[in-house]
Amino acid sequence: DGEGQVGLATKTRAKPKKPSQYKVLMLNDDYTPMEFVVLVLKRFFRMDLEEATRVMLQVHQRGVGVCGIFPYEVAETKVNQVMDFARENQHPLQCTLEKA
Ligand code: TYC
Repeated sequence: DGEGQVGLATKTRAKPKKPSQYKVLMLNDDYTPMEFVVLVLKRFFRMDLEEATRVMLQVHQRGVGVCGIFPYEVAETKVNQVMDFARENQHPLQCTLEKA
């Protein structure tokens, strides 16, 4: 009979896993101008002025804020883009990844 086969098939079938998602977090600091953070959020996270201002103020007040949630490679690229752009402009702005 086929019972054993059914059990085996169930055990060995590849589960369709969702790709892991990562949060891109922006960290507060005392030196980066608010306008620069808003520019970063608009440029790299496609936010409009209102949303970028809201997220920037949340980071400023609470110390950390979520810029977006992306597949790992996209999130990593965003972090690198933000860190490079901040460094080029000599701001200490920090951005990091966290599993969603
Ligand atoms: N705290 C900064 C200031 O007062 C502004 C700021 C906001 C910096 C968000 C970083 O991720 C940040 N100029």
